[in-house]
Amino acid sequence: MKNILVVGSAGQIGSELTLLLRTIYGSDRVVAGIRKTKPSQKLIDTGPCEVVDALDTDALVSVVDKYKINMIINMAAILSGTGEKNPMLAWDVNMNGLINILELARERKMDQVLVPSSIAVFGPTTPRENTPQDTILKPTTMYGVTKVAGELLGDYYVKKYGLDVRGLRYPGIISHETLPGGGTTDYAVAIYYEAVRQKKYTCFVNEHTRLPMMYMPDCLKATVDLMEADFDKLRYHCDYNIGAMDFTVADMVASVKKHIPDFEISYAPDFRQEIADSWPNSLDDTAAREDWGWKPDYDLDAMTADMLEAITRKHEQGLI
Ligand code: AKB
Repeated sequence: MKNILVVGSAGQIGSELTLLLRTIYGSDRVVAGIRKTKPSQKLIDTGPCEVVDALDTDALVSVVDKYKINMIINMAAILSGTGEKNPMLAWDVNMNGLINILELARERKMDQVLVPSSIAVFGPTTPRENTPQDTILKPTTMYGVTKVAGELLGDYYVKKYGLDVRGLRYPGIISHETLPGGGTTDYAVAIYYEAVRQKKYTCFVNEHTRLPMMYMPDCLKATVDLMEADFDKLRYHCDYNIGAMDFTVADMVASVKKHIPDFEISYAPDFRQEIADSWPNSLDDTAAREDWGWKPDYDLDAMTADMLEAITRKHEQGLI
């Protein structure tokens, strides 16, 4: 029986993942760990919610004991944009939070820890097209530095202590339930929201910017499939490349215009352009496909149709 604690449950991925895990493993068995971000009413109504800050070891231990937690998913992170504004905070949350979780999991002999990584592990010297699983990891952001270190740390706990630690390199995640916060790929979500709200958007990266992206249903599927994969079949642990689609901002705009023809976009690139330019265009995810059957369902146009429908509904209900 899994008793799961999701740290960072109120965030973009954590909020939807927690709800999904409750439907799979049982509402009482999935604890939403929240910190500063206000959780959605759905999260509060469907199962236990506790204040959890991975930097506060005593509080973490008491939640783990209270719910007999045997698996932790660490979705708490300071992302690339915020991390460049406050590198020390990114280091503290992303590294010290992670090692606290790994140590606790080791001491309590937990069944599994899931620690997401990101395409931010790559840098300007990494091959940009079809970026291999094993390649140069020299990121130029603090977020990327912490994600490389996090992958290595997780792999170390697997090898040294036999702890089952797993992770995937998420591309930009696009969703309509909870907004992302502080990332470089946030423009892709903002384009959909502003297309519905104002029919115009000023983008902080240029129209030629191409990045790997993924729609939330695929992100959730990948996360649960990796959690459930047979440990003995995993050739990697904390660093699986997962691809779904990649497109330029111009491609996205063309896709949106099929539904909202008068949508207008302008460009005012800021410091996040350099971050985006240091990341891959596309990923080779053969290892994930071979080891645990990864296969995405959504392409750009299917995602656009779904996103615009959901955001339009929210807009009509006065929720945004
Ligand atoms: C970011 O843009 O920082 C994140 C990521 C790619 O990990 N969305």
